[in-house]
Amino acid sequence: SLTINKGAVEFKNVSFHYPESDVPVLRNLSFSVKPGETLAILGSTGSGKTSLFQLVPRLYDVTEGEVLVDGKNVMNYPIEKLRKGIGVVPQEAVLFTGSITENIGWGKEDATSDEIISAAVDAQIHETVEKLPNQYDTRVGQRGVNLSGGQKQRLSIARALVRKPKILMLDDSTSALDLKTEGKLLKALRTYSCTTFIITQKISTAMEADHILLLDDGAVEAWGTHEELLNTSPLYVKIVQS
Ligand code: DGT
Ligand code: MG
Repeated sequence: SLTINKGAVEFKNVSFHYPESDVPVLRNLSFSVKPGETLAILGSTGSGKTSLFQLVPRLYDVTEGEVLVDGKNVMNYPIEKLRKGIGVVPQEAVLFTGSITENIGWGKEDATSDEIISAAVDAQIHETVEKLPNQYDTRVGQRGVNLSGGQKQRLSIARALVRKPKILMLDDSTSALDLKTEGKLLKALRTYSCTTFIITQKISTAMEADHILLLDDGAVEAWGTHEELLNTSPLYVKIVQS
């Protein structure tokens, strides 16, 4: 049956409102991203960035239009196969009460210790873990050690990486990272060759992407590379200058 092979993503005339409301949140979005490409998504708070993300692993379904993965409508995939190929790092990192190893391996119980460590190295959290009282056996979450927002984000990224997703979706997951650490993280992500959606507030991150999608009130305000947007989008220029 269907699994994600390459990680191409296409939105075709996608509109969306939440089931409990009739306020349109996404309006007629169309764009496509090739396997292995990086798409940066920018837009002010409430512009629909997180909502857009949720439509790919089918946390919600489109109201109109289609989301295609590898050319096939996401509705046609068995949902567990679809979700297995997509690593979503949510806006608010969620840790469970348990060890670092359990938190990184959550949902992939067959992960080996080498795989866990390698994901942690790539997520730029390994050095922090090594300094904890019991390294990878240290308990986190309620009644565990306290981790900073940025450390939680990186553990949450490691959890996505250990599954070797074809599509990786980072929802502002690097907001608490300094530029140097973020740079190292983005470099490590390239070795995964996965299609990457990255919601970000940082122009420096967007500049590295193959495409930038600028959302404004649920609609595509601009699409292109950094250079293209500098020439075509007054709103983008305003963000760059701010
Ligand atoms: P952020 O994270 O503050 O930068 O904002 P975005 O761009 O991620 O915005 P998003 O997608 O969370 O919200 C877009 C609109 O949808 C906004 O008007 C709030 C609304 N919204 C978000 N989540 C829900 C939900 O669960 N139910 C309903 N009814 N509306 C929601
Ligand atoms: Mg959001």
